[in-house]
Amino acid sequence: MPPAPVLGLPLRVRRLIERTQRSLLHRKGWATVAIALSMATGLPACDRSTESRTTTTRGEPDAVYVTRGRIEQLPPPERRDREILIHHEAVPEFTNSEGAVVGMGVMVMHFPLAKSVATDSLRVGDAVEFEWAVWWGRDVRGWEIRSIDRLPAGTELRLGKSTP
Ligand SMILES: [Cu+2]
Repeated sequence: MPPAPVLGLPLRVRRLIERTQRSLLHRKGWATVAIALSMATGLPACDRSTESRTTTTRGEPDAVYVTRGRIEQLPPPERRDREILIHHEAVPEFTNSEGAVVGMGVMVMHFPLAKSVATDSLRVGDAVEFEWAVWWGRDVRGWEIRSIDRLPAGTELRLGKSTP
């Protein structure tokens, strides 16, 4: 839901207010879970400014998950460091850097896309199933979607509140 427009103010001030509204919306929803999770696991879920964006050769991942979710935002086609925003179902088998199964709750999360993954046929709102890899090494920490498929229209997703 876009924030309500703030009229009658200089554009720059308006932008600032809208940004703040957006980040408040963001925090009120899923980010609480995300923050708790990242403290518990060390994985900076939903944090865009991390080393997760590098997509160099990283070798075998520490874990691979298959998760379902709904596409919230697609990357602009011209971007090279492409990320997709997905409201994903819980990942009960999610494992932290120590190898403990801590689970990941339902949340909206950014996923960098492997170079080989095409998004041309995907649309915002699509239900998808995707395979994503996680690396915990000191130099290669991060995560990445390796493949993504659209699920049949009408697929019901479990996106209600959950605990990891
Ligand atoms: Cu997540």
